[in-house]
Amino acid sequence: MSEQAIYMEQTMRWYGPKDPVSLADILQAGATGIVTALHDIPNGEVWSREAIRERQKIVSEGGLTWSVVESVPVHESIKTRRGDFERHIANYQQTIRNLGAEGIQVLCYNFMPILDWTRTDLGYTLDNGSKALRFDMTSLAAFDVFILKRPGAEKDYTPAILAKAQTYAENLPDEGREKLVRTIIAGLPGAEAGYTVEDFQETLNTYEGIDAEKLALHLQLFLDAIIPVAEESGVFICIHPDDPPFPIFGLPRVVSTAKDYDRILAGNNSPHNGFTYCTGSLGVRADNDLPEMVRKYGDYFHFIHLRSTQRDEEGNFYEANHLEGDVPMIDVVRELVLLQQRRKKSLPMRPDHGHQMLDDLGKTTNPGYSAIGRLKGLAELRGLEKGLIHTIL
Ligand code: CS2
Ligand code: MN
Repeated sequence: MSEQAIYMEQTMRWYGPKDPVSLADILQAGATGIVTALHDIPNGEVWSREAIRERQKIVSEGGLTWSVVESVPVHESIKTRRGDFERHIANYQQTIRNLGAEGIQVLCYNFMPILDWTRTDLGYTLDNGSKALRFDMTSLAAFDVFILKRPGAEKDYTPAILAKAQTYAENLPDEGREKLVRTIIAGLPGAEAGYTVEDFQETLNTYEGIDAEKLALHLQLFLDAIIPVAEESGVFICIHPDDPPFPIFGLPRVVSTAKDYDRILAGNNSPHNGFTYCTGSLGVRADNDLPEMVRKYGDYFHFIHLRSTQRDEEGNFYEANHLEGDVPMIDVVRELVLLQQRRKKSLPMRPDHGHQMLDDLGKTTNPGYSAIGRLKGLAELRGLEKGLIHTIL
């Protein structure tokens, strides 16, 4: 039976020819697919068919397939519906058509205001000496309240966190302060924009009057415009959840929970309006039942990110080993195995982030995207999947 079983398509993210991790490295890790984006094209501009084809050629010459686009960034004007958002939506539609015409069928994006994923520490040393990414409430509050000095920021934190943040900020040497600022707002890999403290506050101001309800409406209006184009072009659009999946800097969040999934589907119920199931992002919330989400929304999954996080009661979390932490990875992969057999479809999966370890500790790597930690994650996940397929099918 397991001979005919359907396995996940193993992919890895690649940041293009400038990525310190090469296609040859990824091939050796055992992946067959590549997840990439044309990061050199300015956010909001059309990806031409030629540029897409050129990247496809590089990937296939490396013995791999460009399986998923992550991400075509959604321009801020679309999220706020200010300025030239109509032109940007038209550009997005054209990029979808061009991707479809070149045979790229899965497009991941997110709808997080201003910042893509956010961490406060990119080198949190684990007991065994490897390094992980971490999100710490005290550091976030120190930045928000005492460095950025965002008006009204204090009310978003508990008195206990505020007190700790004040002590932390007061004792932070200049380099520590700069490092914290850089970590939070300079842009993590994949985020197409970075900010200084001054322009960050200015950009925050563009969200004045935009609460979660309004942002959800803006997402729906965006989807109303792009889903029909995705359908015609044979492209499956899949939204990545918010990371972290709760509001930060007073910004609204609209893709963090099952309720959000229901609302997104109610607005546009089409298989082309789907989800990137990222267990590391969703799993930070204890109220997200991850295996249940596969059972309930699995028909709309087009792309899978497998990663785990370990949270504490203060709201801090770090990226744990792929099979440890709060994400019930064995149950998740079990549901994914069943889903794929039911859908008769192999879904592209990537180990989402990995620890910086072994030789990669001495190298400059994209935070979360070093070679060896992801190789370890992928190896564990493929073993888990194979073992499950062997036992349950
Ligand atoms: C992050 C993000 O969790 C993640 O996958 O690495 O870069 C994420 O991929 C993007 O926000 C998706 O649009
Ligand atoms: Mn992810």
